[in-house]
Amino acid sequence: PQTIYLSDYTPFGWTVESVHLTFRLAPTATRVISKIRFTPTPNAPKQAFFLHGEALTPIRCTIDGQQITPTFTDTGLTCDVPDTAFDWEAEVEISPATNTALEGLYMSNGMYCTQCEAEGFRKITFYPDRPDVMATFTVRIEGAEPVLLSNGNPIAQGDGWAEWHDPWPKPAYLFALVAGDLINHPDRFTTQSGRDVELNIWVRPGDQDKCAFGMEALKKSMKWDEDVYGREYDLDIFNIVAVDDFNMGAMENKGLNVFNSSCVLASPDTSTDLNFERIEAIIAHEYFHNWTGNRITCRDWFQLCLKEGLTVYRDSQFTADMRSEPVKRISDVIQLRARQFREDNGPLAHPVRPESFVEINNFYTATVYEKGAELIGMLKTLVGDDAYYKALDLYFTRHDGDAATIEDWLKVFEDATGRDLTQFKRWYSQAGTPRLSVSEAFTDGTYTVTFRQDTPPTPGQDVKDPRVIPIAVGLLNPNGDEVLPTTILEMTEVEQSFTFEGLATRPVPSILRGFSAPVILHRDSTNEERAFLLAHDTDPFNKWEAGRALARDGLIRMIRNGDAPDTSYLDSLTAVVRDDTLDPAFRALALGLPSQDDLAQTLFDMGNTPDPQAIWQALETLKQATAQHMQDLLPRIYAQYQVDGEYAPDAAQSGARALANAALGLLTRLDGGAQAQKQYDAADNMTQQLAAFACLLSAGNGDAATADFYDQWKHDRLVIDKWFTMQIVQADPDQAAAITRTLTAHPDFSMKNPNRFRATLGALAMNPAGFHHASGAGYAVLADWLIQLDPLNPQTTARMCSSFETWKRYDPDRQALIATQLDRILAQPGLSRDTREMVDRIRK
Ligand code: DPP
Ligand code: ZN
Repeated sequence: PQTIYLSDYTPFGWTVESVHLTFRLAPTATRVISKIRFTPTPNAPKQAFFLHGEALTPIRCTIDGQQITPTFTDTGLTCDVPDTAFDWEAEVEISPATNTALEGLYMSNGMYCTQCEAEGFRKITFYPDRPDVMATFTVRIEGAEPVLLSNGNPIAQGDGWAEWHDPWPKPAYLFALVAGDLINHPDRFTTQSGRDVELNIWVRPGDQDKCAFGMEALKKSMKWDEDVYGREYDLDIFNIVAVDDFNMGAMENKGLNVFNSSCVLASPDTSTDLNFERIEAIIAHEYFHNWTGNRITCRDWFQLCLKEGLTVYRDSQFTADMRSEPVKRISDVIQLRARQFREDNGPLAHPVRPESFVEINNFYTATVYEKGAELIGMLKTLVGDDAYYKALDLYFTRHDGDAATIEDWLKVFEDATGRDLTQFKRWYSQAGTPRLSVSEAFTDGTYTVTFRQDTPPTPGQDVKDPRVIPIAVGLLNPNGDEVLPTTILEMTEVEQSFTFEGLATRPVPSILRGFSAPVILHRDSTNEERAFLLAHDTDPFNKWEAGRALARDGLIRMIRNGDAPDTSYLDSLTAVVRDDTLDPAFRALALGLPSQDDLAQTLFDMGNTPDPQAIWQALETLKQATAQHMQDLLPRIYAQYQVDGEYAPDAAQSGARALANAALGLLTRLDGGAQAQKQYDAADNMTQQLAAFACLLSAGNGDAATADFYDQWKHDRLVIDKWFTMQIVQADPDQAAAITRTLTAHPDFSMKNPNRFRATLGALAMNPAGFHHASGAGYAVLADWLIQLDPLNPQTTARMCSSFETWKRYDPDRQALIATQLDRILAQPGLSRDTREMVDRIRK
């Protein structure tokens, strides 16, 4: 397979003036007729005329009405073309019903739908399928389905056909078509300049009572983007469609967003509080792409972070505004560490803007998305809020209608602020998570803090240059009063000191407030100081972080030295949980512990070989000790934070439920699940039911609930996904692989539905002690199924290979077991390019 390089970028030699597509839908023989007007682009580099095309059966091709015979290859066609403008016409046949890769035009439960990002349009017809070729599309759909949708505005329709026109030039990856027996949940929105927009969420019959929440989220997003970024919607209609079989979360096609049904359908009975929050965020994310992604798109796929990092940043701002800013920040950092730091510290590490790839689908990663968003946050911190919005205004005016680059993006900030961002750009080009170590001195009222940055080598990048790091710092005096409010230190050197004068006493520093940069902070700190910050820090993130550091330190000592749980940590934690002036959601987060994966990486960084079983055991012991330590408090907290009255998925109610359910998890360790059974029996929403179900499973008391849950929900695919997942995540590590294998034999298991596959095989990796079981059974069951899925759905297979990415941390026996599985995958005949690239990179 061919490697594509950023440095090889060449503009396409032609401009596409307009595209007319006709679809004659039929499950295994859809005809696609394309009429495209090409004009040579003046001064473009000389090149042969090439159109992408894969898995297409060509019927005919003409240029200016004359039949031609192109040269076809696996990836497209070439042919001779006139020197002047010409009309291209082609007819091809495709088979949506047998398209299990879910890329291009495919069928899901009898409905036609498309997924074209990144390179799916070439499976629909011959086209210059690259994001810098932007054109206006007119689409005619002929089919018996009652609902026929495409991008833009509807222009005409009749019995068995509909026509759509999208006035906004767009790349082919934003093309979409949906046809099916669908029901809409309609609404309207009036934009700030008075445009009346028709809104619809389209779903399969039976799902229409799960649309109201998504619709509210859409309207809130539209309003928020006007208020905060001055961005208004630009068509007369905005459609969202829920699709059951979908590789990603959702897709921002112009005017026709297509969603994985798990990311849009919501009801209190079937969705948890976390589901509601995630759905709100994803609806916002896809809507925000209308400006950051669609109106301004990417020149090439190396620039993916241009739209994704910025749009993730925007959706996190939205969630912070709708809910709680500190809770959102803490949750985002937990995710960043769990997914992006893990990636950045392993064989799949790559820059936020990669410089080469084999398969672009493998670069829709936590690094491009989540670290990409952190870079936007750092830029905003460095230039300040006013300059940030000024730069964004300039970005929107200067680049509207463009296929832009990271250079364009940074230039806007340089022009708007007068800053030189040359050094900041290293964040886009250098992979790896910087380690930031801290040393301190205090003499004669002057406090000096010295930072040093080091980034370990990553694949292909041995040496790293220092980056600019915004370090948010506050200082507290020993009474717990803040003597220096949050101040941004701008670090640019490998090693750099900052001084603070006129202090009466040695201060306690609160460093990296709000997690102001995606780095790993190393600071020799005492547990007294951490407990002090947990009690007194005015920065909610660092208050939480102090508790997390205490917990991590205690766990590491339990694992390395066989220490008992740290009672001073338990005292500090109890004080936080007891403090009713603190947000319940914050207290629930404080009760969370570092993940098994986080502890494994920490141990590895300290020069230890992590033992997954010992890590799991230490967490169990600490949870048990916490439950005992808080045994008087837990019943009070559990009772006090029960929510009465009508269910609402808002921040207040979900925070209360999160705290009560965290208490229930600990109570279960004391009562064997008696309270959890009561909650399970009485639950009238999924948050309460699922939390109780998890407790019963973890207590080894889940058989009755497992049967009951299935019986109650067997008609609902999204709830049954939770049923699959929960049994594996909560399994005893000795049983996890066997339970996974048993569940893959369940009649409701399906390889063809990515949600169900992830709910099962993806869940195993969420039980690390089970997945990394010394027997190798976890590795074997995952590899067996990846091998089976690859011929059907390479994209989802390749993504899930990342379960193996941490293998080099482990002992030689486990490494050998994993290597055997990786080699077995690589030896499969006809292995997809997607999976081969991933496993090759991991195996190195
Ligand atoms: N649909 C995916 C997202 O919104 C890819 N663009 O991130
Ligand atoms: Zn996105």
